[in-house]
Amino acid sequence: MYPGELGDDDTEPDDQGASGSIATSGASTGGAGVAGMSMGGVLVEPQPLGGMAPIITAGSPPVPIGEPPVCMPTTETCNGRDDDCDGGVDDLPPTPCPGGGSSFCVAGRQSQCPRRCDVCVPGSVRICQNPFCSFWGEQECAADGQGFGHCREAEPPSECTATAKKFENSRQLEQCCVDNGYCCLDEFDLNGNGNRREMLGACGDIACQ
Ligand SMILES: [Ca+2]
Ligand SMILES: [Ca+2]
Ligand SMILES: [Ca+2]
Repeated sequence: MYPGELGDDDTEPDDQGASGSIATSGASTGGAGVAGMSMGGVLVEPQPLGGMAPIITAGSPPVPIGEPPVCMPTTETCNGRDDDCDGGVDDLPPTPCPGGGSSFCVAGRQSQCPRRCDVCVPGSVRICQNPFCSFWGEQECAADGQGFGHCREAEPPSECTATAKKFENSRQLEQCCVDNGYCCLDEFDLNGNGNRREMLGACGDIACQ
């Protein structure tokens, strides 16, 4: 019979063939076995691989790592930094001051507003007259703009030297002061308004506007 003949001749071949086929399948089985080995390896490796996956998932943390360098726009303020991320540090417009003028952001600090001018421009000088030797004096407006300091003696300008010498402390000398382009204390009330504390003459840079 086939099995007999084949069995006789091919008993071993059959077995071999069978085993061959089996061997083939066995090879595949072997492959499976290898796969099984790999499976076995996988059983060992998958965990690391499984560990790798989370690590890869955990590899997403670069997102928070990338955040710090990114400029987060906020309102620009005077602090030496580019708060609104437009490339300009403290790029702020001048801030209007209550008493006029403006305040500026300089080196991360806001400058003070100009000093107030209540009576006169701080630091400005007007001419006053005095009973001393020269009969001519200067008064400087105080730093707070609240008024003038003492009338300190000074030499009269050449235009008024003769007048000072001739009329001394007089309305003529005050008139000479006004006529020659100075800002002069109206001690002699040249404008006849009864106010001897006002200023006459070129007082544009001295009187508060
Ligand atoms: Ca800016
Ligand atoms: Ca800033
Ligand atoms: Ca007057």
